[in-house]
Amino acid sequence: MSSIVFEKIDNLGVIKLNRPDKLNSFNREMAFAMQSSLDKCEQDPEIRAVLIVGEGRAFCAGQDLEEAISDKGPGLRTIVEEHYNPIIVRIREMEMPVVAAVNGVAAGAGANLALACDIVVTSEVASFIQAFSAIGLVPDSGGTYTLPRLVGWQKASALMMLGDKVKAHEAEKLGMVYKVFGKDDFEEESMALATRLSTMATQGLALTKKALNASLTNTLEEQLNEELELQTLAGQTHDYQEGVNSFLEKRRPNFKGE
Ligand code: T3D
Repeated sequence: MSSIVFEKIDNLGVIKLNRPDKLNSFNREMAFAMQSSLDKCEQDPEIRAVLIVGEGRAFCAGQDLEEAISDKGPGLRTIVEEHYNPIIVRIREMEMPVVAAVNGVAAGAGANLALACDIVVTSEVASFIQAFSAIGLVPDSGGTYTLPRLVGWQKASALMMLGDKVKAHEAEKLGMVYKVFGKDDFEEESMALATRLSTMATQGLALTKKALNASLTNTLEEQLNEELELQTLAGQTHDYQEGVNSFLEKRRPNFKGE
């Protein structure tokens, strides 16, 4: 069985992490399969949003620790450099929204993979663990970049050093996730949210993502200029015309992602 199951549903790319007996922890094969699924989404002009989910009771338990310490494994440096860093960069740079639907525990690189996504929704039974400190490692997969920005320096520092579990509702209060869905509604609600994004004005969303990425390092003046440039581009899209026309004609817009 494939460690990543990729499915295209209309304009949505659905990437399922699929090693449930290992709590969907990443080995090398799975990391490359994940990268290739992200490539597929980027290369298919019909795909306008991505949903990442986990099979079974976990979202992802981070690195497969058996592989990490195996003499035959790729080694820690290669794992970070070739597995996680490219995945996180791709997610942040993809010109479409990426949603993490966190169904269960998200630990280590699994937690930080979710936090790198544009929108994170969870089931009420989900949790996040910065599991690195418990095994003497440093948080990776962009966690030291994203978590302090989401929850503030102090909380991030404590969560990363202590490795405490953060349950779904607490994660929502802290600003780590957008919404928590009930266990029974989670699948339907997360799919509905991602599907909705896949029918919106894709280029406008991609440019919004670009602006948010840029805001992490820009001054206000630089950011105002960035918005000026990006808004000019958004204003040239077919979907902008359609958005305004549909508003004036009092009908639902039919965005094509163009
Ligand atoms: O080289 C490098 O390591 C660099 C890269 C680092 C990136 C990282 O992600 S480092 C952090 C790695 N992840 C962890 O340290 C988390 C390890 N897992 C856990 O702490 C716990 O499993 C959980 C808190 C996530 C869940 O606990 P629980 O009690 O619900 O489940 P469990 O019984 O611990 O796990 C169930 C099975 O999954 C079990 O296998 P078994 O006994 O049924 O055959 C367990 O060994 C396996 N499993 C869980 N996590 C991993 C794993 N197997 C391999 N690697 C894992 N990360």
